[in-house]
Amino acid sequence: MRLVLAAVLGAAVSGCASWWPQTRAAETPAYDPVLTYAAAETPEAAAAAEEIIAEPPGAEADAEILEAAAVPFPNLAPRAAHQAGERAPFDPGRAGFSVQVRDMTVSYRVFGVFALPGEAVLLRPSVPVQTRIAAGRLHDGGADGLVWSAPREAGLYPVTLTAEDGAEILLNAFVMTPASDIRRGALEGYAIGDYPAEPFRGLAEYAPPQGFVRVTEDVLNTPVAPHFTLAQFLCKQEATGPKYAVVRERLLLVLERMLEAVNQNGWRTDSFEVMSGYRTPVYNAGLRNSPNSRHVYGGAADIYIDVSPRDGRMDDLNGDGERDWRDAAVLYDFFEELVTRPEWADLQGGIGAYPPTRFHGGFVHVDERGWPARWGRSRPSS
Ligand SMILES: [Ca+2]
Ligand SMILES: [Ca+2]
Repeated sequence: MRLVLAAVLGAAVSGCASWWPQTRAAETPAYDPVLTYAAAETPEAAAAAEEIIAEPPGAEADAEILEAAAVPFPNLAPRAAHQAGERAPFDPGRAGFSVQVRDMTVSYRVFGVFALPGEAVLLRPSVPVQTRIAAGRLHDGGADGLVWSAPREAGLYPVTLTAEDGAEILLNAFVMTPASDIRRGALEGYAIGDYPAEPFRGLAEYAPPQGFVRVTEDVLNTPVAPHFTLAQFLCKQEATGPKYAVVRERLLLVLERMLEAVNQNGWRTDSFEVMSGYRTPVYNAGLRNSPNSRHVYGGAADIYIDVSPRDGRMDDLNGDGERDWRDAAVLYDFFEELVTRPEWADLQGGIGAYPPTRFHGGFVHVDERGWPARWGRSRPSS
């Protein structure tokens, strides 16, 4: 049964003979998602682990997992054999002012916003701004700031905020297709599948998405953060027409901050490779993954650094001449320390390390679930 499914999925991953353009991800060697997870752990164990680690803080099961993951290692200093000395310094992409979007502060020159049709999106800039909108309505919300009433029709409607000194924040605002448009598990023929009928533990973070970003070729490469495009987060599921995706803004904040820190640490890279971002529930089920995976909520990314050599696999981050589990471990350790800093208090989530297999290099899962969860930081037995 596994083999049959693997074959079907393999075809889905490699057989993208649609209009879909070649993205960077498509240039990398194909990896088989079923075997990826089967090789890291058994599928059953992986599913069980995601269930357990999805516990909110204070749960006993969470503590057990953390203890199990706390395998001692020699301190692997993340260092700079990896540095490309001739390259321009990393530009964090900050605007010089910020805007609060709903309950989230954005300080980047470009950022993605995902709104429901007609949603009133609160924008509270930190300085006086001129605001241009492509559609919808803008009105003064008094002490609350500005309110952008999103149009009803799905699409990309940029909102530009310009400060008096000329600094700009471009919000690439997408009006999503409402989940109520799903017919027989699909949007315009693109299979979504079913979200769990009951949110995991009744948590709001696990409520089914209310909207899906409609992704056509013309918006595919839209920046949703200074160093990330919408294309990087799409499900690898085949499409003959538009794809649909869920991207959580908070995940983009997590990734941008991690990227900046990684560069400060001497790993010079202009983005992370996102091996897996959003997964439709139907695709996720094909991976034998937990139905509560943060990937189906658009809140998770499996990432690695691939600059030198640029070959679709994690680089030798710790500079020991080997590309093995230690390179995912060193990135995991770096993130784990990073998120203990005070400025990460509102961006907690999961971090998991995955060793390389013959199908892919090592990678690290990160997500924005709202509380810490840790797994995978152990040496593979093989
Ligand atoms: Ca590489
Ligand atoms: Ca290494």
